[in-house]
Formats: sequence, structure tokens, C-alpha cells
Amino acid sequence: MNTSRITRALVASAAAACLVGAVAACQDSSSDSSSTTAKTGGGGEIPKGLKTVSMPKQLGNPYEELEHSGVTEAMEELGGTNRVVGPTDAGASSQVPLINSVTQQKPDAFIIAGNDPNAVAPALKAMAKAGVKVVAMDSDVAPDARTVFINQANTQGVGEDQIKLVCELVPKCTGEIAILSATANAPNQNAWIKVMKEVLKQDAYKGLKLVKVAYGDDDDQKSFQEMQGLVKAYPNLKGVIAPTTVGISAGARYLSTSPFKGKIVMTGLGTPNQMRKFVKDGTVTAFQLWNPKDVGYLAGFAAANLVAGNITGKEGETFEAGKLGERTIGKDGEILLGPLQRFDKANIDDFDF
Ligand code: RAM
Repeated sequence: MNTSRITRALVASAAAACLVGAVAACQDSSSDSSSTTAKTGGGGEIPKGLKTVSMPKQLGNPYEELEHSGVTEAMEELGGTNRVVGPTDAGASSQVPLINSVTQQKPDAFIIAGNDPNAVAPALKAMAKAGVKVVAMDSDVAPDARTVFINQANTQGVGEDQIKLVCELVPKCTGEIAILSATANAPNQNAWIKVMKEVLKQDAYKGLKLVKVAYGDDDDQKSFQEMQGLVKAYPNLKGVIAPTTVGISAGARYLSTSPFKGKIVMTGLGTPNQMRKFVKDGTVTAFQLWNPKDVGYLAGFAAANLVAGNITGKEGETFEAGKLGERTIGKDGEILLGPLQRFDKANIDDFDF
């Protein structure tokens, strides 16, 4: 772990602490209710001046940066502010000390993409006890450690769509395939992989054989090496699914200068900007994703509505999510963004993220 960058993240968040802390202190001690009643009123109005902190799996991942910029956009639209604080690696417990430090700052709400469902749970529960609304997005944490979870796409749908796509791309939908994932603990990737394994049992996919799940830890270099390792270890490999933007771009970069370019299918979840050159040079035919910024935007509106008391996280509750319209809370506090988008040569230039 790069401690100096972690320190920098901590210092940055500590700098925010006075601002956020001052507002929180104001709310706690103020006898003038005008600035505070709306925060618990539940009357539909979102109070101005909300402070949120959002935490990506790790800093420096363009996907995560975009996603968290969506939280910031939502908060600004609502007259509040968001601050992004995160670790430099996606390790299971790298977020814990940062979560503890945010708790000290007492923002109104906290939004997290979890690196591990359970490692972060005690720290998140302590934060909620301190009065901060906790929202998970992108990569869920233990359900009792957050109020709602913004799911970018239905878990079953992501698993199914990824297998459907690899089947379409691998000639005759037959041969060995592998998965190049993020970290071994990643809640979102693990949920999708579980679905993929189930879907592969269906008759339609009986020609495909999953030979290995490799982990690139959402680290570009490690993912590149794992891709190289897969190709060497499985000479008959026909396709690789990387359900991570870091994995698919590193995997495609490896293939693009290897003799396997155009011979091994590389697909998965990627951002159009990271994948454009590999689609244009023929390394990648098609991949999928949702709009990451909208994941954060929806999380920002959910957080603000929780603080306002408009929702509590119960199934069936609804709220207005700005440009995304009305949203309904589903089972286990899940709020769904929408279906996957497919990207290929025909449409990749229509997207800029
Ligand atoms: C990576 C992260 C993120 C995931 C995307 C698809 O950027 O692992 O959590 O949702 O890929």
C-alpha cells in the first residue's frame, strides 16, 4: 500500500473535516430551527447545504472517478457539496481507517463502493450510530451496514448478459473461457460471477467451458500480467470476460500487441473512452456497461432524500432523482439504475465517458 498517498487522502479529508464538522456542530447545537427542521421534516424538500462524503473502491480508477463525480453533480444540483475520499488500493480493509476518519467529520451522508462486504461493516455501523446516513453504490456492503444500495444493473441481468455476449462472440459458442476479475473479495464482481456460473449450466451454453477465474485486483499491471498468465496457461482459450473496467482494458492492451489479437475474444464491462482504441484496432468486438456517472448521481439523490426523511430505505418507498426521474426502493433496500448498454464499432463514438 502506498502510505504517502493514503496520508494525502487522510489529510485532504481532515481538511474537509472543519467545514463538514462545523456544519454538523451547527445543526446539533442550533436553537434556531430554521436551518435544521427541513433535515428531518420528511416533507419532500431537500435542505440546502447538505454535506456528503463519497468513497470509491480506490482512487485513480477513471470509472470510479466518473461514478463519484456523479455524486458531486447531484449534491451541487441540490445546493450541497460532496467530497471524494478514498484509498489507493482496492484491498479488503483499505477503506476502514478512512471511514473512521469520516465518522469524526460527521457529514450528513456517506456513499461507499465497498471493497469487501464485511470488512467495512463495523466501521459503517459506527458511522450510522453517529448519525450519518450510509448509502452503498456500485459494490454493495453487508445490507445491515447501509440503508440503501444503488445497484447499477440487476445482478442477474449483468451475469446473463455477459455470458450471452461471450457466446455470441466466440465462434460457434464453443471452447474454453476464463474470467479476469477485480479483487477476490469484490462484492459486485463476485455476485456477477456467481450468476455467470449458474447461467453457464444452461443448455444454450453447454459448448462453453469456464476454466479459470483470475484476479487482477483492479490494478492495471496485475491485470495485464494475469491476462498474459491465462493465455499462456490455457493454449485453447477462446474468450475472456473481464467484469471490471480495469481488467478489460488491461486484458485488451495485452492482446492488442500479442499474436492472439483477434483470435481470443476479450469482452466484459468497460468504459467507451478506455476501450475505444481496442474496438477500433479490432482487439475487441463488443463490451457492456451502464453510465457510471448516473450511478453516483442516483446515490447522491438517495442520500439527500434519506437525510430529508423522505425515504427510510423500506421496499416500495419512492423519491425523485432529478434527471433520472422517480425511483422506487426494491427488496433489501436496492435501488436499480437500469439495464446494460452494449458498445461496439457502430456506436462507441456516440459515448464520451
Ligand atoms: C471497476 C470496479 C467497479 C466496477 C466496474 C465495472 O471499475 O471494479 O466496482 O463496477 O469495474
